[in-house]
Amino acid sequence: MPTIVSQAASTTPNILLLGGTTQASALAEALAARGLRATLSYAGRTAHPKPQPIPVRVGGFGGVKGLAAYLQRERVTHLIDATHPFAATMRRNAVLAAAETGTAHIVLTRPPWRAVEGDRWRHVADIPAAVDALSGPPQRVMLALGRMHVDAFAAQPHHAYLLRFVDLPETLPDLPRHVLVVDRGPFDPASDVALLQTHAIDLLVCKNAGGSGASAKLIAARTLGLPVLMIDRPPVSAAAEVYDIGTALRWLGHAADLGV
Ligand code: 3Y8
Ligand code: NAP
Repeated sequence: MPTIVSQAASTTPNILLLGGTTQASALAEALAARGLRATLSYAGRTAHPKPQPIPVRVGGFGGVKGLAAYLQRERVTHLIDATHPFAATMRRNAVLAAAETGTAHIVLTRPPWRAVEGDRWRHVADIPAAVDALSGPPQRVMLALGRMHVDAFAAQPHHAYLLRFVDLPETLPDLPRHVLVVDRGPFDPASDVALLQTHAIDLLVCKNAGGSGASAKLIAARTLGLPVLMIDRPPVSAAAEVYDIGTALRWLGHAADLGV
């Protein structure tokens, strides 16, 4: 009866990293430093996404089926979803496609921000609730929400809005009184204090993105004693979540050199 020798280590990892966050970029650096085979994926929402040290693919996959087909065709061994906490559809599709194909899957995200001493937050459930919350008298409002949902605020045209987009839009927002700043994060508190002061902002509206790349505006609002309308995260599909690069590398079995 031949003795069964133990199999060689499982196939070398071929990682698909769903990107678009500071965590995804940091993990891409770590994967490149370890010479691991990995591809970072962008949706194609911005004109000039940040260059990455690993190969990049841009564009949707075509729903759950498209992603499952990609995972099988490219023989992906590990799917790491490091998308933004508000990218709820991508999160759901990744959970379903990974289950359908039996691909190892994990979410690399960040905990929600929590109000601390000096914060003046009012929580709302979603964008429509934030629009409703602006029914009061005219104010100077910074919508730090990007481009995709700005049109919803046309229902409250009486405010003076400060908008911040990553790219110059093809058509100007349908808000009679607005100033548009084109800038991409990560941002810094001193610059955001100056921005809020320059535009004499009364109220900051933002999503509970968590992480460090967008927290500058919260520190700035706290410094200036400004109220914040905080949009809570959408409910997302259950999946194993990690909050740091080291844990993600341990999950991949490549944290040895981290000494963690
Ligand atoms: C295309 C990739 C990195 C990642 C950087 C993070 C930090 C800076 C802060 C404010 C809030 C906002 C917005 C924001 C931040 C990081 C991170 C983050 C918020 C890029 C990027 C892509 C996008 C998409 C873009 C959305 C928009 C949202 C602007 C790259 C720069 C408001 C989210 O014009 C559009 O269509 C923009 C769309 C989704 C939300 C919206 O509704 O408009 N992000 N942002 C990704 C892709 O195509 O897959 O261009 O390099 C990534 C980053 N944006 O590697 O350093 O980790 O969160 N992004 C929010 O938090 O509310 C800005 O202004 O204070
Ligand atoms: P979403 O609403 O959850 O996803 C909509 C569709 O966009 C997905 O079904 C998928 O298309 C495609 N998609 C999303 N992320 C993708 C990725 N990383 N690679 C390939 N396709 C992707 O997503 P979203 O909120 O628009 O976010 C899009 C991108 O911007 C993500 O990379 C996210 O990390 C980044 N981002 C979003 C926010 C935000 O506030 N939403 C903030 C910062 C960064 P198919 O169904 O065709 O596969």
